[in-house]
Amino acid sequence: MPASSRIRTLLGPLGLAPAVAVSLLAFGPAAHAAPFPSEPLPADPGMTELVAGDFNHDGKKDLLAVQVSTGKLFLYPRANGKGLDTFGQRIEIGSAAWNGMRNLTVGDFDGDGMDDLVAVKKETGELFLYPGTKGKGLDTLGHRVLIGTGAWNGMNHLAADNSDGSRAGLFAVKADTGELFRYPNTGKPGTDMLGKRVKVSNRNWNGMNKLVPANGFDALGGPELIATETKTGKLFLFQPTPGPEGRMFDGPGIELGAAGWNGISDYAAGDFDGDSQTDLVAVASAPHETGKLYLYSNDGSSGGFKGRVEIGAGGW
Ligand SMILES: [Ca+2]
Ligand SMILES: [Ca+2]
Ligand SMILES: [Ca+2]
Repeated sequence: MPASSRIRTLLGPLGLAPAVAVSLLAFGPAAHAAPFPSEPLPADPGMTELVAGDFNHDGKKDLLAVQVSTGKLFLYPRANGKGLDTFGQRIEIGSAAWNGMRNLTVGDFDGDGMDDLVAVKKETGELFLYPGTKGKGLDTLGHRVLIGTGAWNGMNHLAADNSDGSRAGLFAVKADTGELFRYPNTGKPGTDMLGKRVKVSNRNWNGMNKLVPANGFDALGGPELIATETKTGKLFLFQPTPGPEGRMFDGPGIELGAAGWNGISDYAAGDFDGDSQTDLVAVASAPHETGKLYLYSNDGSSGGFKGRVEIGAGGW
C-alpha cells in the first residue's frame, strides 16, 4: 500500500486535520495535541532556577543558579569583562537543599536596600524570604524568614515586582486557573509582609512558561514581564496598561523572539552589559544535556535583542 493510502486509511475514521495527522504520524499516539508541546521541554541537568540580583553590592546584577546535581546555590558575580568574562568565578552561597526549593525570584522585599531571594519549599508549599546581607560566601544570605504559609505550591511563575524602587511586590500565577495575581508588600514582617492579592490580568497565563520580571525592559518603566509561549516557543514582553485594579497585563505582548525559546531551559533578566537596559541571560541545552549560557543584549529598540553571545562555555 502506498504511503498516501496508508495515511488516508489511518486518518479517515479519526477525521483529523492534516497538521494533527502529521504530528501523530511523526510522534506516535502518545503525542499531545496543542496547546501542549509535541516534544518535551528540555530538562535542566546543569544549572537551574536562574535569577538576577546584586548580591555583592557593587551595583551590578549578578546571577544566582542552583546546581541540579548537588542542590548547591551559586553566585556568579558580574565582572567587568565581556563574553566568557561577563561573570567572575562562581561562589557557593548555599549548601545543598536548594533542590528542595522552587520558583526563585529576587527583589528587595524587606526594604533595606539589598536584594533578597524568595522561594517556595516544595515539600510544604511554604514561601520563604532569604534576606541579602553584607556577608560573603555562605553568609551572603541571612536566616530565612517564613512569609507565606502552605498553599504556595498552588502558585507558579513567581516574579518579584521591583518596579517602584521601594519594597518588592510579587506576581504569581494560580496553577489551577491560570490567573495572574499581584501581592503588594505591606511593609510588615513575616507572614504579614504580602498583602491581599489583586488579579492583574484577564488572560490565562497557563499557556506561558519561564515568566520573569523584566523591570523596565523598554526604558518606559516597569513592571514588565518576559515569558515564553509554550505552544509556539515565542518570547514575549508584557507591559502593564491602566485598568480597574491599577496596572493590568491584558495586552498581546511584544514579540521579542520569533521561535525556539522552548529550547531554552531557563533565563533571567537584568542589565548584564552595563548600558542600563535590561538584557537576558539564557541557558541553551539539548534535552538531558548540560548547555551553554548566552547573553542576549537589549538592542535599545524597545522590542529586541542584539545577536546572542556565549558567556558560559558548558555545564549549564
Ligand atoms: Ca553585583
Ligand atoms: Ca533586602
Ligand atoms: Ca544591558
